[in-house]
Amino acid sequence: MNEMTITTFDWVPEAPRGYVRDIRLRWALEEAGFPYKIESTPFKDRGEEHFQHQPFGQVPWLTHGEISIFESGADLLYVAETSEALLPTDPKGRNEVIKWLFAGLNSVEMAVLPFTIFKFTEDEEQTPGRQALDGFLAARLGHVETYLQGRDWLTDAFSIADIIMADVLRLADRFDALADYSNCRAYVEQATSRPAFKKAYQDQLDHFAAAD
Ligand SMILES: N[C@@H](CCC(=O)N[C@@H](CS)C(=O)NCC(=O)O)C(=O)O
Repeated sequence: MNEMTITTFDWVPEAPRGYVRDIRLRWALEEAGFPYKIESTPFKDRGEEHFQHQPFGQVPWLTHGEISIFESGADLLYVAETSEALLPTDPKGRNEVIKWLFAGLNSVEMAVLPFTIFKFTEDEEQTPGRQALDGFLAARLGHVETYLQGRDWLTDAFSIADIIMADVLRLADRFDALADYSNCRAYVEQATSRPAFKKAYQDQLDHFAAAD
């Protein structure tokens, strides 16, 4: 089959640049050493075709021949199925990674996201709901902090689970939520020092800058 294609927005405002989730796919494909193409879909005018690929009108999605996959976690699993660099083939190792992939998305990203929305909207109001969400995030980060003690990666070797977890944590770090979590900060630092991340990050910045 021909190479995989990542579709992302043609342009986004300054704030999310470097954090749009196509970076997860770029990063995985760079780690795997696979060639890939980038295609753009309009940010401002999301048409019928966009919703056929991504029913929430979001990005990214991955296409490979007739196959079209939305949800960055599902995209990473698809890429990893074809690369031992990102997902072990033995059942135990494979399931360890899948477990942590879901944990990154379902247990940590879902706690980080409300916090970042408050930050992006500069909402500082300490409502009871806000305080509960802050406590929720602190609990989740505390458990990741403990788990990462003495570990380089979530499982025996770097994997797609680390791409998700590091990407989620670096968004928290952007707004200083990791100040009290040194293991999390060191983990993000180590993950984002990888050449594949650096290339993915720069390529995303260049992609959006080219549309300004
Ligand atoms: N759960 C989805 C989330 C995708 C998502 O939030 N995409 C953002 C860009 S990073 C987006 O398209 N935002 C525009 C919008 O929600 O309208 C995934 O992981 O792929």
